Amino acid sequence: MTVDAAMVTFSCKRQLSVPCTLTYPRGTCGLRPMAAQPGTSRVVGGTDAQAGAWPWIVSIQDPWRAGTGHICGGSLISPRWVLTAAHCFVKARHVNAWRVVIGATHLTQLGPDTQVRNIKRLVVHEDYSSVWERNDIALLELDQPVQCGYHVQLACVPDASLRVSELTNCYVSGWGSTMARAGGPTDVLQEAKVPLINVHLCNSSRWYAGAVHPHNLCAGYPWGGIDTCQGDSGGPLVCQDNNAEYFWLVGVTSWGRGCARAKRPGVYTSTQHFYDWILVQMGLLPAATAPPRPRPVATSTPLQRPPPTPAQAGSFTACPFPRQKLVEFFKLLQELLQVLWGKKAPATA
Ligand code: 4AZ
Repeated sequence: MTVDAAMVTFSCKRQLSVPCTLTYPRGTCGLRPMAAQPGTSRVVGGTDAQAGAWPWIVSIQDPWRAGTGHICGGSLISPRWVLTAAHCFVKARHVNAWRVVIGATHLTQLGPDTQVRNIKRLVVHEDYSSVWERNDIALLELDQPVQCGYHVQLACVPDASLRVSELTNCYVSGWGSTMARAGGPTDVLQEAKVPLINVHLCNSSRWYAGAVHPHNLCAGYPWGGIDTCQGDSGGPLVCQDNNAEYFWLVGVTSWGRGCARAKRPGVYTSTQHFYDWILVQMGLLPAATAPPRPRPVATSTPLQRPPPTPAQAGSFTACPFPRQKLVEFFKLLQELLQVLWGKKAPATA
């Protein structure tokens, strides 16, 4: 994605000498400038993703590992921070020498749209349990911020007010194994549509029999066949907003019994549950004085307030949407207004 340097500079000039990331009027998140049609295709059982289709996904790589060194996925939630899974770092050594590859599709052919960073700081959840895969969440602070563009955008992290269970257009993506039984990472990013599965069903006796935590989500198919797998961990489970184009990062790929098996869907760490933890680690919410926030929605009681928008999730966002897309949007808007005001005949197909 071409970096939107022009837009940032423009903003900076108007804001004089104040740094861009602090002054940029709330950026965007969850948008896919390169997606022809969100989710046209429907990992194990997935399909090759188009370049830039999931512009927040990153590949976390250990340079001492064979091949590309791909270990896990992650999601860019601010120009400096990646959200991923804690279990990716259980036996990790020299994490500061690991690479984070952003804006890639083919891991063996990193093109000009790719940005590579090192890890400045790893923050694993203080209550992470590798035995129970509890609190399987971690943050990576990058050594340098990334620049947003067509192939690099931020994911939107929802707060407790988003009703995640009502979202129906959900996708996973990753460079993990495409074979349910064996195999290393794939070269080309895979994507798959995976419906959310009710956690009570997922935890029932013939499914995961209580192993799924309240801070987990399940996604996949009761009969299996399409699922995340080894190497997809840490990557995104995203769902499109019910009333808009943007996607919410609702889950971090965490675990599952095998891959793509019937009644053994993928289990994800719910990002909504860790919203305050994420803000605190990023230094956006004071730890000691963090006010109690509403719990994630667990009942069908209607909320008193309207659903969140990415702008409200904007504590994280400082990524301008590519200028060309905005120009296209405003041109269309102008034409629409002209038609509405009777100054122009509607365009015919
Ligand atoms: C893994 O080992 C892994 N089928 C990730 C996801 C799933 C299973 C295993 C879900 O990284």
